[in-house]
Amino acid sequence: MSNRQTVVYRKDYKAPNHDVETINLVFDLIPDRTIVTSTMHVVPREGRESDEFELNGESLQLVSIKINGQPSLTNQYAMNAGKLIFHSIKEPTDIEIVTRINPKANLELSGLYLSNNNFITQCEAEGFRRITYFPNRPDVLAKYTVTLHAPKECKVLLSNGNLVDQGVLPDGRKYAIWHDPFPKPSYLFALVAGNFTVNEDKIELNNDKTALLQIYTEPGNENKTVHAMDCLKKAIRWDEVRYGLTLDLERFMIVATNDFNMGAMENKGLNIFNAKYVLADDGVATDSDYAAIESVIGHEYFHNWTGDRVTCRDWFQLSLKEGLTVFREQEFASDMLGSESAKVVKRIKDVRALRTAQFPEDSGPMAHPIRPDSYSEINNFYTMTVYEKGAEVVRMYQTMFGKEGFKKGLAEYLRRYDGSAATCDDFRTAMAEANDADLSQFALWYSQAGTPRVSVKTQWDESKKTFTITTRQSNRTLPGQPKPQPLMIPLAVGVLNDKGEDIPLQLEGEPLPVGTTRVLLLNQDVQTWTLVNVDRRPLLSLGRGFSAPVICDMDLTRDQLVFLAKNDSDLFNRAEAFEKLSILAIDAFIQELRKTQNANSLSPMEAYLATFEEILNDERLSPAYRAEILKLPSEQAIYESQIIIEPALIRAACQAMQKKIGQRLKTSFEDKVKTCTTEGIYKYDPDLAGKRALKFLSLSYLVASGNPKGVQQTRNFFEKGNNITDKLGALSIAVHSGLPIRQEMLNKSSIAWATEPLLINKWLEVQALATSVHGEMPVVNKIRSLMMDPLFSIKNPNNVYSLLRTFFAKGGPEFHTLDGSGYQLWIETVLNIDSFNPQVSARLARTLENWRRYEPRLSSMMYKALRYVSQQKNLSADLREIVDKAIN
Ligand code: 0A1
Ligand code: ZN
Repeated sequence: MSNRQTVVYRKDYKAPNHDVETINLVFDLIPDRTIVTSTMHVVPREGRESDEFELNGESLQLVSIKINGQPSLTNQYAMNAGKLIFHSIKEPTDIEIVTRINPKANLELSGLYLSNNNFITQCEAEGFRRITYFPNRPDVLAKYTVTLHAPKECKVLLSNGNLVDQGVLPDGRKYAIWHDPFPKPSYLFALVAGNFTVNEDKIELNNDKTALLQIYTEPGNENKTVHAMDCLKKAIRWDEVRYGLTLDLERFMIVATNDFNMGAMENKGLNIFNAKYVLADDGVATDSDYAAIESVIGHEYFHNWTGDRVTCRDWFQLSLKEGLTVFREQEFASDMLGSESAKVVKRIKDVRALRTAQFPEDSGPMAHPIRPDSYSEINNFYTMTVYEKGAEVVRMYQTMFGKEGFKKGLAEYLRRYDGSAATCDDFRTAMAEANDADLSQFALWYSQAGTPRVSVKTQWDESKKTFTITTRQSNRTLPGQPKPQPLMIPLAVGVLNDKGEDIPLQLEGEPLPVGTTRVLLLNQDVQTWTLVNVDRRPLLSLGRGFSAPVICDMDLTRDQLVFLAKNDSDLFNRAEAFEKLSILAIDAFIQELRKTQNANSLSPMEAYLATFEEILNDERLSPAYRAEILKLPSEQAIYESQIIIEPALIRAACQAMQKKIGQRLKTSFEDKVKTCTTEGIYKYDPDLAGKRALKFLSLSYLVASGNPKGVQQTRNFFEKGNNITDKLGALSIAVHSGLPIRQEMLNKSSIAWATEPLLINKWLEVQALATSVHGEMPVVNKIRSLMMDPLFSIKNPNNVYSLLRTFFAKGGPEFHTLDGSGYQLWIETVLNIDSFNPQVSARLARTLENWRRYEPRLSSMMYKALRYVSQQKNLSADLREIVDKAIN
């Protein structure tokens, strides 16, 4: 494992001295001693800086080196700190390197490893160097030919590209030869060998070719790939229709594994997926899982163009492929939803995820621009900022140029850089030139970190009938960013009159109004816009659809928020207004509780309850929309609204609020549970999923208010539900509310779900979100005992994320206990996992990085926990970077 601690800087980028035109890899696959023979055709680049040919290697045993067929002499190369350097390659040269590796001992799950005795690879970002010596950087693109030799029990032997040959070797072992005609960087290499079953289909492409589609899973899962296959076909079609991008392969393969550090990986033609983003049926996947599978299948498929055909020049450019591909994935998932209202729900969910996870990242010790300037460990930069904020930055091009303009820009980018490695600047320039625009100021989005704040003031002049909007943007100063510059911010706005109607928007100097939603393009610290012919009292609807990843501040009174929550024609902004109202209401509870500590004496704002009720019963709004908007803001969202985070107080306020709402709106909620209960066999469909969401939302308010019928219904949905959305929905309510029936339900599910890894993860996750019950074991102790359960393995990332990461990130007061027991568990597990899987330990460790924002009693213990870990020797580079940045 690498525990080197060097910082890599973007400014130090140097082009490679050599290209590797072709690489021929032969794998003798044996679990504990695989032999890898690599033969590269190396060609010096014109204008290179030197003749040194530099390769990376990690955890490799070097067996032999040949240069142009001759055993190499030791003075021809040097080995130094994970690098193999050939001193002088001046001519095209064939270099053969034989290495030995131990996939069985590879618990980092980077490089070649075993999952349930099957061979799997993960090479992004720097896993390929754990397979063989190679210039393991994204700007070295080679054509790969791969030969796999494997024991005869190995049913399936896969690599990228096309199958050239397969058969049985003289010694009885099997072989397969694959050739990938597309040059690719080494991080896109993949191989899979083992016992899998396959679901196959075909698709006619828009170039009249037919492609073979295959989804490989471990035996027993054959019937769980129908949804994934359907999503794959939809994604292929969508990219053809929306962007004119056609699948360039004869065969496109997906393999599902239960042992994977991340979500999925876009290896050329051979995507490898965490099983949770592939497998679905009524017994293992919830409505949200079905939606997530569609998004992730889309995401990996779209990488085929944005990532694989055009890749990144260096890892600082990661958002070039990730921000763009997340944006494409979001657009795809949105287009797959029939109604406008369903699309809005998707947008609300995406924005909420950004606000609760990316905004804190951008204001904490790991804040970085979407194109970072430095890193110690690149694996730490697969972040919400690079992915989700990156996607918002890409979305702004579309907001500015429209869908057609964006499409032109994307086409221009792909035309210019197809088959090569590009930069974020290349993308921006292609967008600018295709749209005849000056985007030089827009470059700041790539170099400035922190969430910009836009404060808005408005003024209506009744006599002049003008309405002025003044915007003031402020950007955070950070180390390395002492003087942040104003950004180019497309801000979509609308104006409501006093009847709640949108008014036509006419700016001073314009002959006629132009629409009712307009994009103001901010580019200075302070700016003013004047709307004319505004003859009735107006109210601004700001940042419609979340047109830019900024925090919009506008002093709105409670009544104005109510007005917007009821009337805004922009459904996204209605949800925004209602969320602000919810936070106001909860904040009032927090203040009260701080004084009285008596939850029973609290009474919610009438205006809030009335608006809540009106929305709940507004049948013109879809159930999915109502379920999303009426959910109390997550505790993480509330944390973001507080100056100092007090987890126990916030939980108490939320519980009290839920209870009060449940009591007051009992009849409406009971009605929703009844009318939203879906009958018949389970089918995933966004509308039905919306009904189920509203049903469980209503049930959770009823249970929170102690409603006995609600408790009975919870039990019924668990016992009688014919799908996992119902069963898990009921189980979550029972465990989170600490209902007496919860233990019986947990016991039953542990028996029924024990053989299905996906369900084990759900079972663990539910318990990570439990609430302690007076007189019983505290949740933190329960987590410890679950770690000893045979169903839990600390070696399995999904298990760790479900139980530990969920507990650390969302356990609230159960994790942040005043006796420090939660932090002690954090220390032990982070260090334990770091000894074998640094990517996972680093991700787990990030749950404490915003320690400064917590109340002093907690923050001092959080700091000590971080410092204790940072004082340990032999931390991985991954974990070291996280804890050191957190405390320094
Ligand atoms: N590129 C993949 C995500 C991914 C990144 C790193 C990995 O290992 C360190 C694995 C997967 C994606 O965006 O889907
Ligand atoms: Zn991606």
